This record gives sequence, structure tokens and C-alpha cells, in this order.
Amino acid sequence: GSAASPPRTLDAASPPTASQEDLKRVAAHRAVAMVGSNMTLGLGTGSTAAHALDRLGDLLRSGALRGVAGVPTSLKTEAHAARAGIPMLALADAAEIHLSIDGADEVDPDLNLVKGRGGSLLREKMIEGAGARFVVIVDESKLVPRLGCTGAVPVEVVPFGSAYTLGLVRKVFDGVPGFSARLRTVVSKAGDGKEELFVTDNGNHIVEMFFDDGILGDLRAISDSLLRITGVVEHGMFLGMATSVIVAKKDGTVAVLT
Ligand code: ABF
Repeated sequence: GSAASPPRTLDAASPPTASQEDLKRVAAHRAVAMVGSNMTLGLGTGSTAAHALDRLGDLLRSGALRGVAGVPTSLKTEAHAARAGIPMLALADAAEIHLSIDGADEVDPDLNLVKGRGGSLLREKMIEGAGARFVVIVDESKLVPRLGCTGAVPVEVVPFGSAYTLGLVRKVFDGVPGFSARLRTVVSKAGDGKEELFVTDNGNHIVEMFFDDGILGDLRAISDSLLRITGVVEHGMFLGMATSVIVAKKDGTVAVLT
């Protein structure tokens, strides 16, 4: 730049740097390279999956791919896929889902995932669990030693009695040091600056669970305990579901974990 150009500043409110966005795109394009004509796909949600939607749209437009249809995991993805020109199917109308491609919030060494910080965990789990293969696309910042290390583990709960259900979720972790939970809130769209409960695409609420140092217990047992709570619909731990994880790294390499 010229001497006159102002210095570039980055602060906590800045959007992801271009290089992280590049890594997401690299992972997404690698996954889309696995797509063949006439496949039915699970279409993920989030900023990484968005790159896969754009790439699919490009390949369909150029004729490099034909006959592909997607089952969207959120209303946002449905709108994006429509803009990208990707034909879509309802879950019930997809005879078979050959491959799902989606991002994740965390990936542990056993390829268990935390998903759903974007709020779409239920449809993601339904669709990605229905398919033959589920490819996860991440930049290396998502790799963690234990689930729950970097932020909330979401649990989707029915709106009726959600504050009561929050109490039942807390009971599962009674005595666990550093555990806390709350209902996710968002700033009201009314513009009055007030907070209101977050509502998922399915009309539900989200309990966010926090762990100081990640989840130390048996993940399957914790999953079972959460799913036994009547007001719980589903949680964002995706255990044993990923068939592979494509990791784009800062050094320019791509690892495929299986
Ligand atoms: C979805 O998008 C979610 O399950 C996860 O919460 C999120 C990851 O988003 P990003 O790719 O923007 O980090 O896959």
C-alpha cells in the first residue's frame, strides 16, 4: 500500500480474517470433490458449509455435476441453496442420502463433534444420521482435546416449561465443578434492546451447557441421561456420526481424519 493508506486494525468485533475464511473454503471444496452426479446430499449449515453450497451451485451451473439434490439442514441453508440453484428434497422424499457435508463447532480425537452453536442441531442430526456418509469440514481451530472445551454444548428443548427442563439438565451434572447452564437468549428484533429466548427453526428453545475444561465424563452415558429428560428434544453432541473430517490447516495442508 501507499504511505497514505491507513493502518489496518483488527479488534474482537472484526469478522473472521480472510485466511480463516480461506481455510473453510478449502475444506468445503475438498468435500464437494467427493460429490458425484445424481447424488442426494445432506446440506449443512454455517459459514463453512456455505462455501460447499456455493461450490455445488457453481458445479451444477457449469454442468460438471448433474442430477444432484440436497436436503437442507436449516431454513437459512434452504434459502442459500435456492439462491445457489441447488434442487432440494424434503427428508421424507429422499429415497437415500448418499453424503452429508457440514461444519462443526468442535471435533475431538475420536471424531465426536459438538454442533449446533448455530442453532440447527436437530435437523442436522436427523439428516446427517439418515445418510450413508457424513463428511465434516473444519479449519484446524475446531480440533479440541475434549468436547465442550471452547464454548457451549447446546441442547434443544421444547418451549413448554423450558426453564424447568433447564433445571433437569443441571441435575445431570450435579456436583460437576465448573459446570453451568442457561437458556440461550438473543437481542430482541423489536429494537428495544431487550433479550428474548432464542427460537430454533423447529420453534424450540436451546439450553447452553458450559464446562470449564470440557466434558470429562462418559459421553454416551451423558447423552443417554440428557435424552431421557422428557422436555429434551436432542443435544449437540454428535457421537460416532462423522465418517470423515476434512481439516484445512494454516500451513496450507489438508488432513482427512477417519
Ligand atoms: C453448523 O454450523 C453447526 O452445527 C455448527 O454450529 C456451525 C459451524 O459453523 P461455522 O462453519 O460457521 O463455524 O454446522
